[in-house]
Amino acid sequence: MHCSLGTDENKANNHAWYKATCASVQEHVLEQLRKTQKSHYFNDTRAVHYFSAEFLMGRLMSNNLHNLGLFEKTKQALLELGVNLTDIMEEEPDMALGNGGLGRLAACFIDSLATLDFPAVGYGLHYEHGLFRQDIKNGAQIERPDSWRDYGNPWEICRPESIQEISLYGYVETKYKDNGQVQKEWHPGMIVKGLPWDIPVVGYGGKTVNVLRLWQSQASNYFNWDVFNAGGYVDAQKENVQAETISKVLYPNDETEAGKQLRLIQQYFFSACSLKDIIRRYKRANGDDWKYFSEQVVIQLNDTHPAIAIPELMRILIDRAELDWDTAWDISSKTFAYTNHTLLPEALEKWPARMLEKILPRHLEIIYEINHRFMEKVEAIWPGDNQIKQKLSIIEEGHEKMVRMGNLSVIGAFAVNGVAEIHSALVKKNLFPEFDQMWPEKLTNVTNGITPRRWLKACNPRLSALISEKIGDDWPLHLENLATLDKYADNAKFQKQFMKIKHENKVDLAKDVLALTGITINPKAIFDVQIKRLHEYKRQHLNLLHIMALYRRLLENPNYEMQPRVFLFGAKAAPGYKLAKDIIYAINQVAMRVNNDHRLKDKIKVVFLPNYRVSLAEKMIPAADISEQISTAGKEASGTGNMKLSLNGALTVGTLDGANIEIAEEVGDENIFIFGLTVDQVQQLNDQGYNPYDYYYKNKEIKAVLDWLDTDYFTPDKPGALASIKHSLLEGGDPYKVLADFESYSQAQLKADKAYADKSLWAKMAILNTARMGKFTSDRSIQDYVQKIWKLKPCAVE
Ligand code: GPV
Repeated sequence: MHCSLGTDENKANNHAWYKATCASVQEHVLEQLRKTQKSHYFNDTRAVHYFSAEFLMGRLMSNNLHNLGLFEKTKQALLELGVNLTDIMEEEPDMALGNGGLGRLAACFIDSLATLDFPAVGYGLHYEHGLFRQDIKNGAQIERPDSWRDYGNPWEICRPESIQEISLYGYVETKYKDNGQVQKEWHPGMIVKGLPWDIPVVGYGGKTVNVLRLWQSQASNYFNWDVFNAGGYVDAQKENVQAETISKVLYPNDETEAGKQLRLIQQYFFSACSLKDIIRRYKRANGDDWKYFSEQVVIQLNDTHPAIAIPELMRILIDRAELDWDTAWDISSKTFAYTNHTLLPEALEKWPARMLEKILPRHLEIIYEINHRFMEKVEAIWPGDNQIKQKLSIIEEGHEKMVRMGNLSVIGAFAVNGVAEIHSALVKKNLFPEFDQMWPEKLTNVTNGITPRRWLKACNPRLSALISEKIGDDWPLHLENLATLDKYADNAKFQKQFMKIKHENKVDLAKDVLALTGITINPKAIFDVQIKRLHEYKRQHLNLLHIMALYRRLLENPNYEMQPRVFLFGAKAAPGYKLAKDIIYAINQVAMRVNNDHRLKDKIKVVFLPNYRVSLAEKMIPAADISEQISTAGKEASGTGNMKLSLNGALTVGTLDGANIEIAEEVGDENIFIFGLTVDQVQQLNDQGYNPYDYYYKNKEIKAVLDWLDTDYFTPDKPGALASIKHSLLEGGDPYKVLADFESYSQAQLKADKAYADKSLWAKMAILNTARMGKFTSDRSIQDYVQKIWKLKPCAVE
């Protein structure tokens, strides 16, 4: 505090203590960072470069302290100074540079890479504003800007010595070399500077410290007046985005593509800066010889967002290094690997060819050439089959010509993976079957995982202590050791200890809920948690309809038997997603009614916690009894919240979708509440023609709750304010089969209710969930990537 803040402890507030503690911790971090970089340099190691438009890091203090092994010491030291570590940790703003699962996965992966001593760099964007802050006003979501760096970020290091410049716009000149060969030269219209900020990524054990390098855009003085004066570019210039706006704000759309220019520029900006950075480092060790590039460098594309890196590397190799096409393609296609995170058609990125032509004219040429050569391959395999060509082409011909980034990624990568067994199977079977036929080895699976350091050790200290007492303290590195807890599942004393911890965590959360919402909840009730982005396919409205059904049952029969239950929600809706916002509004309006209806005698409470984010997840997950994982089968690629909740002893009510299937395999069918249509049954229903009205007329409860939405019961003075939800489920065709799954969901909830009534049975099931989550450590995911795709060797750090 004295040396880095110039503040005296007598006048220091919590924020000053937070900053001072960061400064002290950062000294340890930076020393290990230096040693790590030295070791990687002298060992000349192959490294993975994880390209991701999102890294949802959350807070770093607690994680860094735990990973350095300094948590208890720091807590004690601060206590001696009269300061509470828990309080000052609350001063840290979340680094919310991501939307949801995809961004948080990237954060868990770089934690595991450092923990396992693999040389790795995360590359992304240094957004000035991360995901919007969510306020709830009169039940509705209001978005406010997230200003996470307003008081500085003590963890990040600015690296002006590594600034890169990238080009945009302009035109391509065709020239001829002395030997008659064509040489292309891109005359850009605009140059943008990329300033890197490094966030140290501390591995567990405090040995390896890798970096997350995030690019901030800055204006350069360069403006190409030749291009401007060449004519025809006035319009283009009008639409030029100012350089600084490129890294201003994270797009808040989870899994839907807006098709916005700025988004494409963001993607190119960080991909091109990162590639230049990688090449600079490669050349320092290998000179101008490209022979070893793909031996030293592997680039993982986190979805198609950075896929423009493929033509960018080709451009550098051909136009700059002057390699021939085949040599360049050989290098490039041995460098990139691609992870697919969704099958939803609206989430598969496509860019208008005309937009690419304007912003990246040379890249569009290269994409056409990649496609041309690929089409020759297709012709050789399926001679004369134009339908297959249309389907596999990178270019979608239609009203407007579009560039399909998914096809480009599969063609340009040496490996393609889905994120859970069922998802990868569907990628092969439905999304890319012909690609799978062409390259039977290319498509594979790596099931997602989560870091047990943040998602158990740091967020649930009580349970962590109990586990360590029973099985030793190496489980954060060897999560499979949790299986040893199996033998305590029937032990009455252990059950009591386990459930006492759950209760204490619920008491803590109840305090937070009261402070945040003014709602009092009973820690003895079942805490039923659904936390994830708001999406129709994730079906928060199925949960809501079931809550309304329970409400009706209680009104009709005051003696209706059920365990008291608190339904907790956390979810942000994309600002432009109307129905998602309507569902948030509906949850809040139902909550208002239910929570104030004394006839219910507190049997049901409904809580929507505003501004769901990583740090809030860390408070909710340890307190959850039930984990809602209720997506329509086939729609959730994996899910990762499902793993976090189960690891902390919550029981899943879920469909056979994504990683739920693998969770069920691990915990056993008797320790999970599975319901609903399977992927095949959803398919069948679609084939035979799904009519939601059948369920509306057949099932009285469904009809009653849907009709209830049409009244003003939940929205006094605003009749019909919730009608859009009913409308989407009836006239809208219920695309996510909410009504078809309602009955089965309701049954599963009944089973969960009955199980909770049996304290010992529930405790056993909860313990077995924790005990059997070993598979889902992100360390295992990373080992899978290393063996199947990256082929890395660990590099020890002193
Ligand atoms: I594509 N996912 C996401 O969070 N954002 C996206 O833009 C896309 C996918 C999610 C999937 O929905 C989850 O099922 C999955 O667990 C997660 O990515 C990580 O793979």
